[in-house]
Amino acid sequence: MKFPNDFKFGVSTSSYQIEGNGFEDGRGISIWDTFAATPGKVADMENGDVACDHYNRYPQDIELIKELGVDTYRFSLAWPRLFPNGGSKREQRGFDFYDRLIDELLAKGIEPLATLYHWDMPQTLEDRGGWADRSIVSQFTDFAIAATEAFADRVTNWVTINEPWCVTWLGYGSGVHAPGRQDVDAAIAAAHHTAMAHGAATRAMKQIAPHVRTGLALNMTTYRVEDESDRDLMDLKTLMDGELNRWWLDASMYGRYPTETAAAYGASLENVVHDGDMDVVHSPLDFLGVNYYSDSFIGLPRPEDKPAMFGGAFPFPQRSNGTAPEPHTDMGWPITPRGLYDLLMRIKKDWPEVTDIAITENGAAFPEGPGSDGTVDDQRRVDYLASHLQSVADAAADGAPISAYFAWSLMDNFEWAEGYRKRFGIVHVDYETQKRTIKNSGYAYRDLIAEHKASCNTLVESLA
Ligand code: IFM
Repeated sequence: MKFPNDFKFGVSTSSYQIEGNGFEDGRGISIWDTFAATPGKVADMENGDVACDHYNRYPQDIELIKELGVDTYRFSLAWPRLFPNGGSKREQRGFDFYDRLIDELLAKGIEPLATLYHWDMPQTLEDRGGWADRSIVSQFTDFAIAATEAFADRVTNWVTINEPWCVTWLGYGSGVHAPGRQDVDAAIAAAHHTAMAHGAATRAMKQIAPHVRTGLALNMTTYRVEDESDRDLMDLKTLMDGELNRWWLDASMYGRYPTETAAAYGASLENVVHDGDMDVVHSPLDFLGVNYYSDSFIGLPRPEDKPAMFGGAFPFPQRSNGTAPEPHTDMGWPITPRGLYDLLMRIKKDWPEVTDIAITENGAAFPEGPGSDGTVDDQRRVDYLASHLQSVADAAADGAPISAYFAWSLMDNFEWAEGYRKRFGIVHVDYETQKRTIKNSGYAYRDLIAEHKASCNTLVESLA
C-alpha cells in the first residue's frame, strides 16, 4: 500500500462517547443524557456518564495514541462542558479541560483536529427547538467563536458538524438518536439549519483566526441499485443521494440544494429558507471529511433482507433496503471496501472544487475482547481496515485529493442507541476496570504507519 508522502494517519473519537465525568466540573445536561435516560431509547438503558472515563484518563489515552504512532487525533468539544446551558455563560473548567488535552497532544507531537458538534447539544437549546429552530444558527456560531478564541492558537483544522445527516434524520426524522423527535418537517428544517450553521460558523471563525481550516464530516456512501433498469429505483437513488451525499456538499460548495431532493421536501423546505440564506450556506469547504462505513443497497425490500446502512431514507418511501451482500460487521453493515474507492473517485469527478479530502471516520464493530493470553485477536477488523486503506491508497494513486485517514475509533466507546455492546475500537476497553488493551488491529495500524514513514524516509535519503 502506497500513500502520498505527506499523508497523515489518525484516530477519531467524540466527547459524549468517551469522556464520562457526566455532570462534574459543571458540565450541563446534553440531549444524549436526556435521551439515554428515556426508557427504550438506548440498549440496556446505558449512558455516557462514565463511558471510557477519558476526562480523567486523557494523559494515558494520549500515551496510547502516541504508541500507535499516528500523526493526528480527532476529538470533539462537548458544548455543554463549555456552555452548560448553551447561551453565553461559560464554564471555565470545561475550557481548562480542552486546554490540557490540546497541550498534552502537542507536547507529544500529535496534531489535534477538533470537531465542534458531535451530537451532544445542551438540552436547554433543544428545549427551544434545537436544530429545527432557526435560532440555533446564531447559538452555534457563538459557540464556534468562543471555541476559536480559546483554541485556534493551537488547533488549525476544525470540523464544524459531524454527520449532519444523522443529526437531521436520525435525530428529528426517525428519532432513533437524540433528541428522538419523529417529525419530517422538523428534520427538513434541521437539514437547512445545519447547512446554515456550518456556513455562518465558518465565516465567523475565519474572521477571528484566518488561518483556521474548516470542513464538514459527512457520512457518505456509494449507492448500489439492484436493478438499474427500474426507473422507480433509479429515481429513489437520486432522491436519497441528494438527501445524504449531496445535501451539505452542494450547499457549502455551490450554495444550492440538490434539485430533486429539495423539490421532494417541497413546502417544508420553502417555509424555512429565507431570502439570503443560501448565501450563508455557501461557504466552500477547506477540506471535506468523509465518514465511510459501507455501501447502501437500493432495491425492493423482501422480508428476509437485512436493512443496509443508511437504507432508511426519510421522507422517501421505505423501499430502500435492497439485498446487501455478506459479510456484515457486528452492526449488520455490509463490508464493501471498493465502495470507498468508488466514492472517492466520484467526489474527484463530481466536486472538482473539493481539493482536500480527509477520511474522518472508517472502521468496524466486532465484539472480540482479550483472549486467555491477554491479546485481542480481531482479525476481521484487521482485514476491514486493510481493505479500506487499500481503497484509499488506490484512489490517491488515481488522483483523488486525499490527505488523511482517521480510524474510527481509538477505543471502544458508547455507540449511541446501541450502548456499549458494539465495539469499534482498535483499543479494547474493559468497562469494569477501564483497562485499555491495544487490539491486533491497533498493532496492524501502527505497523502500517511505521512502514509508510520508513518508506518516506528511504525516499528522502535516496534523494539526499
Ligand atoms: O460511533 C459513530 C460516530 O459517532 C459517528 N459515525 C459513525 C460511528 C459508528 O456508528
